[in-house]
Amino acid sequence: MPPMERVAVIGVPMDLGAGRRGVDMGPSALRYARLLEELEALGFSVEDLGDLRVPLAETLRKRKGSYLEEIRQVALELQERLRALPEGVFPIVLGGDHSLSMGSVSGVARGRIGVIWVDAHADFNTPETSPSGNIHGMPLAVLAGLGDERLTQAFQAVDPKDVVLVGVRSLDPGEKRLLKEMGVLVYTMHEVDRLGIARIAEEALERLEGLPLHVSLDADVLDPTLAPGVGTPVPGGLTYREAHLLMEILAQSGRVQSLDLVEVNPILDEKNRTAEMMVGLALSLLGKRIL
Ligand code: 5AB
Ligand code: MN
Ligand code: MN
Ligand code: MN
Repeated sequence: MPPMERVAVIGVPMDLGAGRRGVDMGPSALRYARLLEELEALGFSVEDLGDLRVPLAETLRKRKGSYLEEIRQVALELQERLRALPEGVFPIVLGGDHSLSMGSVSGVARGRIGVIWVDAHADFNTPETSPSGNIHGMPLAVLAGLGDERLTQAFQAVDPKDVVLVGVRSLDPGEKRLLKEMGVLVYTMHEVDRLGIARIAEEALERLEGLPLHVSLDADVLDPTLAPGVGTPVPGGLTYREAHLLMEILAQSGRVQSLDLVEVNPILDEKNRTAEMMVGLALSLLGKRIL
């Protein structure tokens, strides 16, 4: 695969899938942290496609515990926008809550695709297993074909064997069972500590051998001391060095073709450091090197 020179950035200011308000401001925070300028400095030609239109939570009446229909519409629109991009353009999707990734993965998949989901959580709940009913805890299950039919029918399924999770440290009992049943490869923080992130990155690349790759990066995978601006913080996350090394090794494979930066919550952040951290990681994933 030739290295991509063009990047398209698209924002999805949506917090309808999350339990707390605020990740709808993530796209602004990531732009403010100089994502586009820094990508240009790396030599990319960057186009900002702006933000998708997302209904405001305040204007909706929460029906039956979730905003499933609104989220479905937004993710479908994202899918369509991504499908319309010419081949060879590297899309970066700015979230927004993680439910948008149903649309991003489905939108970038041109046939089989490997998904590296870097997250404190597995986002593998169904409406039956979810303790919260929040849809941002379900997108990976939907992509694996599990969950509400209105969602599983709208988005292209990914083979669960083509999914690797990294950094997991918070699982609900039902999703734990589903992950095992579906044969998803999960590197929890236990494995990060035992094996080291470099070996995990290499094993993930091997498992997904030959496939183009999508990286879905949830800010809460980082240790909350580094990334306080998230709605669902869990202690014991990736360090600055682990997160960067993971991105660098994935970058070296030359196979990553798209990225989500999700779950940045500027209301809970300190001076935008979570967004800045995510921008730094995006740059590493797109090939920025120390020397
Ligand atoms: B995130 C939880 N498993 O389903 C649930 O931030 C948390 O996209 C989901 O990873 C976290 O509500 C969703 C408890
Ligand atoms: Mn997530
Ligand atoms: Mn998460
Ligand atoms: Mn979250």
